[in-house]
Amino acid sequence: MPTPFPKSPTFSTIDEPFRLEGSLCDLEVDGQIPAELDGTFFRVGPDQAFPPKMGDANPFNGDGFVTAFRIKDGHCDMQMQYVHTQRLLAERKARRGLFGDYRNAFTDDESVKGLNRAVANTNVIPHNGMILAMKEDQPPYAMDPFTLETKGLFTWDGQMTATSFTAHPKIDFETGDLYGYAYAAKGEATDDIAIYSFDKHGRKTWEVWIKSPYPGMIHECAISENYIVLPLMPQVMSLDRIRKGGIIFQWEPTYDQVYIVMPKGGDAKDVRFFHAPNAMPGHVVNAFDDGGKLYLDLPVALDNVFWFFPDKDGKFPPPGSFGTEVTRWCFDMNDRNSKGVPNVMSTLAAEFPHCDDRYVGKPYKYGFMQASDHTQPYDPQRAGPIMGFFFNTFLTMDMSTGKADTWFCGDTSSTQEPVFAPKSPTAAEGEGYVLGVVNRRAEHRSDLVILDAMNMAQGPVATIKIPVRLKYAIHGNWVPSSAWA
Ligand code: V55
Ligand code: FE
Repeated sequence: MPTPFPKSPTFSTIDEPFRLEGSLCDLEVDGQIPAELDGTFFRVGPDQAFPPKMGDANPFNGDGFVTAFRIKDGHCDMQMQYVHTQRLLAERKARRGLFGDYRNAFTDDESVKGLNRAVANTNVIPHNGMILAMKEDQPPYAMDPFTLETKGLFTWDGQMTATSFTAHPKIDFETGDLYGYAYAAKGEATDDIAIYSFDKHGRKTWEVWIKSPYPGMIHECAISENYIVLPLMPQVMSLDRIRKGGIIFQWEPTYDQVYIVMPKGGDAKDVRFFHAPNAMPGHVVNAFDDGGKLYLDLPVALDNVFWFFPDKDGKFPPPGSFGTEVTRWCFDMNDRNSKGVPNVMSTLAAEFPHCDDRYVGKPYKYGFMQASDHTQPYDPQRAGPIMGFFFNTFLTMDMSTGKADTWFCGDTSSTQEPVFAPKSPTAAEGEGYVLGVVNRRAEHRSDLVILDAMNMAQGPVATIKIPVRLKYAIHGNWVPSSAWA
């Protein structure tokens, strides 16, 4: 008999398991999709295919579920497909959950020992004619960008030998070079880091191995013209803990955040560690070099934001206290003894940033994000309780001043990570649209809104109506059709 999903916060409200694969031709639209938009908005998130073996599950543990919104000539089609991982196929065959806790192979069913544990649920990026569905504890899965057919685990044909690979590689727009890294690169909880680059044809062009100051989570990276930066956060792994049935990560309130800076193409001895007081570095907006100084822009949360990875006493900050400081770090690369200097640009609780992809690693002006604006109303009577992460605002931030142009999604709605689509390949920076999913929580349904990135406050120029609810995705990317040419 099929077991029901638990009624825990992870599996409640608009974020109940969805699990339905399929496609929709020509979605309804309010307003007008800009005629010049020609590309696909890919997004991916966790959608547990079977009730969790352990009773409840970490919200990051679900099976990778990809959505593709294909936009052209003012029309939008939608496709939804699981990443058909080894893990999903095994569980479908058994018709039950076989894999145990988040990043804890010790809790897996005997029958799946040796199968790859990848869920590929965190990010989806274009590379060498494929899309890669990624999660940081395993290598990516490759998918066909047009059919979403799963091609299989992807290790750059064996050139990438680390046991994991980040979900946040960075791509140099001009060259197509992909920079990425693996932490826990020799297995769970190891302090080994491998840093790689691959050219646009998937040939490995650089590999270097270093040791991490402590075996913590490195969720993101940034590239500038000359450097790659890995922000290390005080969420620390322990093999001993998972062996005893505990959680792999633990928040360490006394540990530094560390910005690991490596010259592109560099040697292990070239690495620099910039320590900074305890805090939680978030997602990268962008980085760039200017006269020997390396600038890195990212929101930094002053406390742990992962309530499911609490401290040693099981403590975590109360829900609703989420805040960030959008920070511009300056690292003086000419002075061996220098410390990183933070400059707080904005205290809006902003996260999930993108820059205009054409400016990755270069001096730039705009960041596109969502925020949790605590001054705005929310109506739990009509929209239901808030469980987990909550955002209600899309914004364009002028990164030179921190000034934000915002749009609030309404008091019965919530937002998901937005992406930026330029009007054309030659449009000026920021000239284009912000696209993001809005959950209409009272209606148990979602919309995809399109906003003018240079005039967010005026509200959507188009609202694409989605007749079903879209569970929270984690990350996505806009891929112009010209990228496949
Ligand atoms: C993150 C997300 C993950 C994960 C580790 O947002 C970090 C950060 C969706 O899975 O496994
Ligand atoms: Fe992320």
